[in-house]
Amino acid sequence: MTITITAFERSPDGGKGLARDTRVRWALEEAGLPYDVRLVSFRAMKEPAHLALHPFGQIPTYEEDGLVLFETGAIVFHIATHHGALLPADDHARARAITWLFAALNTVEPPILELVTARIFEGDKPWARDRLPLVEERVRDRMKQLSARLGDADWLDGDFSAGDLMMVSVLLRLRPSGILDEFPLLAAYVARGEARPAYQRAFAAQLAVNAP
Ligand code: GTB
Repeated sequence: MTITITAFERSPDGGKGLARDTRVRWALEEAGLPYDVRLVSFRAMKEPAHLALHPFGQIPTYEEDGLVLFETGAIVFHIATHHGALLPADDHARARAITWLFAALNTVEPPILELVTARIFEGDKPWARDRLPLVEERVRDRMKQLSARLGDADWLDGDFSAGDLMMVSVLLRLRPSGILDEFPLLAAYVARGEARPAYQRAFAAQLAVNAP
């Protein structure tokens, strides 16, 4: 069995690990699965060969024994369910971990992506100064709720799970704004995720490709 994922030929973040191949690399490292990486340029992503793997012309993709997947949520879920990693055995605990995986992608990531868009892609628009504080407040509201739920626990629900892997990955995208550090419990949670040996290996692997 060979697993192949795709990643940016050169990530615009210069190796900060913020592109979404990092979360897939992390899940594979947690599961102890070897994998190959095919690097693709922005142009190649929009060409037919890559569009056959990913209808939206993006990275990452995942190939294994004739199976082709896209969407990091589906990929991490597949790794967790088919390779016996990152999800608890108990039915209820497993369902709750999956709930956190969805919450990371559907409830926490959208306002963070809105903030990234407002700061980076719309920062020069005449209305940006009015809009940015509104977007930041929406992110802070979500962080207050998440921080209240996490409290001083290490992970969101018992042992580290696919839900934590995705939540930490999503929160990392908030760090450049400074807002993550306004929430010490969440900043410590992210640091715990980053300290995991599997994350360290995933980060180093993407850095080896993207370091300036
Ligand atoms: N919902 C999809 C998933 O979760 O898999 C989203 C995939 C996605 O957004 N892929 C991005 C992509 O391929 C790369 S990760 N973009 C190219 C395109 O759409 O043409 C997003 C990303 C890009 C760059 C940084 N960065 O430089 O910091 C961080 C994250």
